[in-house]
Amino acid sequence: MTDATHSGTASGVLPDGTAIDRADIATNPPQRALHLHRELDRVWADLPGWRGFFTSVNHGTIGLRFMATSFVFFAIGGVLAMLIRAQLATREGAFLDTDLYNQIFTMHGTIMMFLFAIPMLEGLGLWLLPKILGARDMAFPRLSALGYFCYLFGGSVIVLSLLFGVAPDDGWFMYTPLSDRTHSPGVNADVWLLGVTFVEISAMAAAVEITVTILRCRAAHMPLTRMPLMGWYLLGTSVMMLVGFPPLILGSILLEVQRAFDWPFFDVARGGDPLLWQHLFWLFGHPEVYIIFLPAAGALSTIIPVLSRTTILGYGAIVAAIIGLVFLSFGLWVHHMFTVGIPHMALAFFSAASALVAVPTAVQIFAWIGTMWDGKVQMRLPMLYVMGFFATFVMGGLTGVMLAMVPFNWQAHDTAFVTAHLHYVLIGGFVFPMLAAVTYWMPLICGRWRIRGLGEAAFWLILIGFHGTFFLMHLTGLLGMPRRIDVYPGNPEWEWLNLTSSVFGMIQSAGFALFAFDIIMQWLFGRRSWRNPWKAPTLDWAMPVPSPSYNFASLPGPRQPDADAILPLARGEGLLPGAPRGLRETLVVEPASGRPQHVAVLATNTALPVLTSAAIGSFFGAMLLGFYWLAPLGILATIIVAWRWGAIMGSTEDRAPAQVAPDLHLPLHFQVRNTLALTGAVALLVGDATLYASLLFGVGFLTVVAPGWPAPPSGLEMPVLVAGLAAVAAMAVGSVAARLAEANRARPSGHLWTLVGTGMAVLALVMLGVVAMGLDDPTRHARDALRGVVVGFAVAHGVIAGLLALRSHLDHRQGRVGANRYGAIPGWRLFQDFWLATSAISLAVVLAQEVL
Ligand SMILES: [Cu+2]
Repeated sequence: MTDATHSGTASGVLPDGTAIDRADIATNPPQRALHLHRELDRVWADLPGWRGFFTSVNHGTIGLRFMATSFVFFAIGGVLAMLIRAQLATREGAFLDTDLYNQIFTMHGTIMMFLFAIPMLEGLGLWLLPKILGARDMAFPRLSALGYFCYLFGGSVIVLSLLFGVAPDDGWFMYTPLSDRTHSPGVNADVWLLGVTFVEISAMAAAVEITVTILRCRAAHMPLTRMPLMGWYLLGTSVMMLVGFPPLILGSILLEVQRAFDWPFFDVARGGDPLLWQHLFWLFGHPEVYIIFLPAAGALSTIIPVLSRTTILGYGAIVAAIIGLVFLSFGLWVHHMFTVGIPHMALAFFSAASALVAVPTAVQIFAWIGTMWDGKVQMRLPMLYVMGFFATFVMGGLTGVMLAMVPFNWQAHDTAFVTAHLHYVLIGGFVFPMLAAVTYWMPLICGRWRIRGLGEAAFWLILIGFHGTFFLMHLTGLLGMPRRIDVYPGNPEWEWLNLTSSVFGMIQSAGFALFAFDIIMQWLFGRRSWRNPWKAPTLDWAMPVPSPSYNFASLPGPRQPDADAILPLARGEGLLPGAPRGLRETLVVEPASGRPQHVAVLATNTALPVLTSAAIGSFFGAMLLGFYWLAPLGILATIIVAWRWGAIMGSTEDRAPAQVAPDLHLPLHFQVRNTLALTGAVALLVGDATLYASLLFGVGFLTVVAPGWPAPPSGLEMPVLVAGLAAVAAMAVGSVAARLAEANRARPSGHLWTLVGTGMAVLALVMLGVVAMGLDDPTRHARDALRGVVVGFAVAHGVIAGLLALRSHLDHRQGRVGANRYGAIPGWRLFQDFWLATSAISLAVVLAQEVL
């Protein structure tokens, strides 16, 4: 590594004056590897037995659990698919009645999307990212575990509902008014809305975590511009998740509130509009396609160069394509709504944009083909799946461009053609790359090498079965067969196509079963794998197989950016060797340059995540069973448990900086302002702001488009508006108090400011209560319902801001704050500002509605 690479970073002092940092960090002296391993293992290992199941927070454990659980759900979704194919195999296929059939195809889509695809990519991200970036764990280990349990509990409820015959049956897109109380009186739709929202907590958690880990937990001096491509792909994915999921979460909340309390967001008679649901759903649903495609493409960009014995072609072009895809994908939700009637100009624009996404996708495909052309392709098992990807995905892309043409869309809309296209894109673009990824990383997961032949047989069964099933469905669709029907009495011409599809479907299932068998056999009976069996260059292979709980005995330094450093790292010649303080430590860097900034102490084994998800689950359970009076208790339980999360971290005294290398000492995380937690809070607020923006979109959309407007005259009296103004004023004082509390954190007066902040939060909440009392009956009109939601949003954020102010106050009292220690104050300040900004906007919107 030359000096020019790191010019400008020769030496420097961090803002808090602690560390002198150099790009050319001297190496630590070698130690006995076995000694290091024992020390680290004591600190990082999961607890044994069942206690380990409830208390593990390690990213390796949680990531594998995510992937294993998602495969179980995949199997269940696959069985449902086979029931569908069995039903359609014959003309009068009468073994399922219409109601059960509706439940089954709804559950198939829901499971594959929400319980398989997204958790699978989360699991891969959690398991792989720290390894490939050179860290010991993800930024927020407890959050990973919380996400897992939310996923496990929510997913189980959704699947179990099928056994009780109350599974969702309105399609995986849950279009209103089909899914409202009048048309779906049972609990089925609630299962979907509450279950999926519960599961989505894990998606938001993973999005925050992946973003922060990529930006701040990379190896020392690994600049963003040269991190492994997988990092870029997952960064794009997590940003899309942060911005893509909130509209769906909002839509689910609104629909559930309509179903539970009769607030008419989607009811035309009272100023609502079912199209609002469609917009919110596809605001999520379109990026969703790319959310699951990007990590898959990341796996391809990692595997293809290794198995072609060369380096990837066009790193910069691929990064540009990823960024382009992230932006384009959001302009596109409307293409799912061509046929519901939107203005002609907009139609033309969105049609063009839909066709345009083919460009960044094509850039990547050419980069992959170019890479294989340059190198020497080895047809090993992961590469077979890569070939399966090419054969399948390209065809799905072509039919996608066809569907992007508005006239053709009108023809093929809601036929089996679309079903076929969708499966080509999703199975080609996600399942094949994921199967490649699993077979590729399996030696690192279990330390064993697979048994020859089984995997190849599984691959051919899957490939042949898949194309046999879905190629024909294009034809079935062009012959006019609609989607989602259970019998087709008068159309014998569809019959042989459907029968053939069903037979190939069974072959495909056999292939997946064989794949699972192969993996289990490898885990149990494979012979030991040697280190770095594929001779890959990335850091994930710079560790023993199977990967240890702490990944690296010492963390890669600037001279050790790839898998060649495996022996020096194991001997402790990298950074931060071992666990001399008995804590789970990892290095935190500056986002762009990768300059080391501080050492983060991560959480160790704890049952808090499972308790928290149980508390959250009690809220969802109460809602689902219709015990609405019980639901606030669930929220209270959640707050009580969540309070404990903050109590564990932090310190009441200054500590000596940690020695990272012979002449590099860095502070521990509670002695810096810009912690991982603060970056995480920013990421979370990006998602939160999107949720709020979707809410404003809803207000604007209904005001302009819904037929039942203008709303009846509102009974908002002057005192209500004054209370609203007073609430916002109290929030503003709270924001000032937070600043003063931070500026005076080392002085006694800081104590006073935290108290003022807490008081102001309480005052603002009381004022918001007055506003809530004075609102019009929310069941009267959609406008009044939306106002209720806006106030609810402010109250929820007020509770959090108030708790953070109180936390800051206690931090001060208990001495967790000082000149170099910040406690909860920066987080409080951030949240307080967000609360103030959103509430001020809400007030302005209501005032505007009254005046205009
Ligand atoms: Cu789309």
